[in-house]
Amino acid sequence: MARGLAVAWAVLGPLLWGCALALQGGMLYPRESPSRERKELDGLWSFRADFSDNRRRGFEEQWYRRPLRESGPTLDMPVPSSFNDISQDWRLRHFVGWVWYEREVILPERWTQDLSTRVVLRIGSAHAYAIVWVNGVDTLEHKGGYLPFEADISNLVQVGPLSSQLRITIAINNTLTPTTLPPGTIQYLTDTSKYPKGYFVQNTYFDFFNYAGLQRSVLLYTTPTAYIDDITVTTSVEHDSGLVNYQISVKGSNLFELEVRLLDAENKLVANGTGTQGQLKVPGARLWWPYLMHERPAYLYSLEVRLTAQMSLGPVSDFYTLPVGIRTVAVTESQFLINGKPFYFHGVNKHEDADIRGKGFDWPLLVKDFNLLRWLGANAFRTSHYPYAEEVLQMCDRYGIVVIDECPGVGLALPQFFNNVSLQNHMRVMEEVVRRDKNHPAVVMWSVANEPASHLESAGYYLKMVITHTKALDPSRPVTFVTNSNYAADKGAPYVDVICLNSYYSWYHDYGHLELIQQQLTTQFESWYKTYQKPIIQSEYGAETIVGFHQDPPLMFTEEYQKSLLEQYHVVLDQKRRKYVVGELIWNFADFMTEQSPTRVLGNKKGVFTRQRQPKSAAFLLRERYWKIANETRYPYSIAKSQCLENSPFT
Ligand code: GCB
Repeated sequence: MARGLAVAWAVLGPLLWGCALALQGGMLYPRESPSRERKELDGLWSFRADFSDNRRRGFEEQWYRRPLRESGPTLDMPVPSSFNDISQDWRLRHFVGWVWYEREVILPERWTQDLSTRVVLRIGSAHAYAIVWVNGVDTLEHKGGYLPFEADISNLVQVGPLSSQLRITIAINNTLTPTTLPPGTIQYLTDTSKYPKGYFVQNTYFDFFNYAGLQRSVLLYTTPTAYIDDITVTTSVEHDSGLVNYQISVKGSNLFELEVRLLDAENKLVANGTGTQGQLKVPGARLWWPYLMHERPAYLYSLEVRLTAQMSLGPVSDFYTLPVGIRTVAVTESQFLINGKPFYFHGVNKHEDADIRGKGFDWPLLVKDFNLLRWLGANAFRTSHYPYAEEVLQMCDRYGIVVIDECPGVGLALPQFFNNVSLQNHMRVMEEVVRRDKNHPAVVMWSVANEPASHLESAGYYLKMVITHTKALDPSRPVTFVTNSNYAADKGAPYVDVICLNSYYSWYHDYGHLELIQQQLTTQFESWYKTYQKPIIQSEYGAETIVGFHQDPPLMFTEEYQKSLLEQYHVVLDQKRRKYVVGELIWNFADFMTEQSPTRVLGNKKGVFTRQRQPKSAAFLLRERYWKIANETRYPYSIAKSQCLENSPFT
């Protein structure tokens, strides 16, 4: 079955890709090249939250028409960051509505004078709805956070002598409604004996703080006016040859040539081709292997694409280089195969969350997290519960950390969230996720949702549609959603390739009774497998733990309880992983911030690391386990080298 799928993909894949993506245009990561420049706009922006009652003063007074400081008092706001925890104003932490960002930029003269240059404004993410003005001109709108969007602003900057000065204004609304993803509701509290007039709260149905703002980089980049708009690469393996299928879309010219060169890590040419689509054959290809699965993990080739277009002003060239990992992914009744070998996910769930920056992208944090993942011996994570920054996936490609790429389909808890408008939006979001992340070898599966109310009939139809759509967008990867429903009630499970289960035995149920975990977990696995005969991942399990709390015999919230709970899970996981359980992802890698509630002490504390990335006792337990599993499951079996030798318990 797996092999059939791979062969069909090699033949049909390039054709299918073309039909499936409904979005106009690509979303290639902005890379510098001989024909492309980048100007990052990270740093301090002017910021103002619209505290007016209807939150619409900014529009009524047209704050985008003049420098923001002329509209009233502004704050310094670092980008990237979430705006919530930066200021000392408590109102900003809980603010719901429109906030305004502004930044003035001076462009290089060439960008404004050279008419064969195209200038693009790209916003890494703006949660949850954004409107962008350039020099007061309405330029771009985008619905949904966690994903990039961009606009060609050449005609705004190539207009006259003053054009090198640019004012970018971005209004962002963090309100979540029944048709946003994630969804939410706004509740007006009208009892005037308790609440002031017009008082409302934002209800969310997920367990993380709804951080918002410009949380990823904003940048300008250039391309020539004829340019490489998108590249789609899929790979397969035939005997010892790697096959790299490529499809390239070009914009700005119909008269062009494309040259494609595949280089190995030493920059040696291994295959080449021409035209908008084709297949490159790499005899003796080195495969992209997950971390710890092979002595040479994460091997990356470079696909160099060169466009030469004939334009009225003369020939124009554009260059783009894409990292490519050659690997295959397939699913059987009981296995998850990478490069034809059984792969076991021993990893974590994460959040893009830390300290005062909230979900703001941060290089030191990113590198620290990857060092911790390697220390832990983790080979995978799920992007719970939204797509992470592109730089994170690039690290996964380089380090061999396998990713289940989840869209922001979290909190689909109420029946009214399963409506047609939401469904259309969810499918569009999946188009954006796949468009952005399709070329990452590290991404091995899409997750369209976390814990939707999948026992509902309407959810069954909804999930079927989103999953079918995602499979059409990318026939090369399995698709799942993560469920916490009962096996007999779940209406979405028939459509997934891998069953992903969250359960919190002895935490949210029968709390304190660690002795019940083995029985309940065994029942969980056996009933799901009997019903579906599909591989299963334990996609969440864990216990709230306050670092430094100790009690033996273990009590809830102590480090001992977290460890004991994990140990009980591991007994059953060890029995089932030799059969059909193909992975375990701890909840959570690190503590993270949530809304305030009587069940959360400064956030969710189920991390095996603290929010400051220091280990709790459970981290050492998990580390021992993951390295043990890695040593048992690596391929070929004689190889025991790790990427983390100095820290490995198995050197
Ligand atoms: C879950 C959710 C996750 C929560 C976690 C918890 O099932 O998927 O978002 O944070 O449980 O700790 O309650």
